[in-house]
Amino acid sequence: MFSFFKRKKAPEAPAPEPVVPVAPPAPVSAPATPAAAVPVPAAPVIAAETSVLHEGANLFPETAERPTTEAEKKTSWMARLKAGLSKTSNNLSLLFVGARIDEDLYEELEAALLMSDAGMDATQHLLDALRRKVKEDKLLDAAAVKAALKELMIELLVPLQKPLELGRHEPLVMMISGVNGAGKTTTIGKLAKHMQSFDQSVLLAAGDTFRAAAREQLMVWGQRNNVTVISQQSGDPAAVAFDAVQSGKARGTDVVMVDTAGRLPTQLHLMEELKKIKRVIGKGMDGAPHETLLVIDGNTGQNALAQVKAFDDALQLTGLVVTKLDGTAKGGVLAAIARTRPIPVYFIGVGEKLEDLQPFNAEEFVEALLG
Ligand SMILES: Nc1nc2c(ncn2[C@@H]2O[C@H](COP(=O)(O)OP(=O)(O)O)[C@@H](O)[C@H]2O)c(=O)[nH]1
Ligand SMILES: [Mg+2]
Repeated sequence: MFSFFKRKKAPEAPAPEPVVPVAPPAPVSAPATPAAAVPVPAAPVIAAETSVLHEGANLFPETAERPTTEAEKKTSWMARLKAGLSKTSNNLSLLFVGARIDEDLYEELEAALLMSDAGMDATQHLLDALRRKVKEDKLLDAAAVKAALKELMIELLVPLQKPLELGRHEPLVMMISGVNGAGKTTTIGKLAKHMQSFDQSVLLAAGDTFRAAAREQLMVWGQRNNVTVISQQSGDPAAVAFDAVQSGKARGTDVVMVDTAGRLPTQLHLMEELKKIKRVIGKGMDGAPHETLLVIDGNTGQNALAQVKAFDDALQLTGLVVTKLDGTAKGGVLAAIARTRPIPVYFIGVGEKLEDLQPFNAEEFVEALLG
């Protein structure tokens, strides 16, 4: 079956009917504080986030046609993944066409891997391993060398592959972080819809309290999609997150996702704020957040590594989401992540449609890159 999430194994007999939660109607929660009493503070640094960008724009663009069968879904995902990664794969794949196995090929490959933002370390690792394999297996033609590279890349990326397991906690609390515009909010929206299709009830915390527009958009989206959105005008993201966790517990919600405002790792006070949000979520529920995700824009290239390190140091990340791989020639960044900070990549995004966000699968990814 085409598995999007991993479900926690049902207990041995007698298996109770899984509770299929029904999201409450008109689920937008009332603000905890009256608007007039506590004004939304101006955000000196984060104000740079393009609040006008979303004005009237569709936060969560939808696809018109949906594939129906599991097989169709799989095929269409591979096609979209290939198309999405084509900018990266063109540079890598073409150099094998009619090539001779000589120093030139290795040099071109090195340049192509570096261009794809695989980074020095992963590039050297792959090249060394490839040279060894070519020698040991006495590979003579370009197709065989390409196949060997595929195998090595899969080996390198497999440790990043891990399904997000649902149903471990009630609610499963997820905190989502990242720089401005990485795709946090759209990812949350897509995940919410995917989770709903897995019979999960979802509650969102509008933790991007810096931009009133961000909160409004999320609330409107929540109403339209029958997803509860917890929001306050207090401007304190930790308080919103705490409320959301409490509310999730009270309602018996399956998943609570906490959105946060974008920030750069160099904005230390904002990184401290993230830590505080995480701590306060833990006060709302023991052991929460159960997932602490970083969303990275695949276009970022090598700077993505700096983001992974900094957010991981601050928050002890449990997973990554890499978005916008469709617009980039830098898909090699996953190899760099695998070598330097192998945090599971739960999902990758190759476009703006709901179906363009899918679980990361090393074999599929490499097939799309070098197929
Ligand atoms: N092409 C493309 N665009 C994406 C992808 N994921 C998100 N986006 C777009 O990136 C922009 C910023 O996303 P948003 O969720 O607001 O970022 P946030 O600031 O991190 O919350 C939006 O226009 C999204 O539609 C993706 O995988 N591919
Ligand atoms: Mg956002």
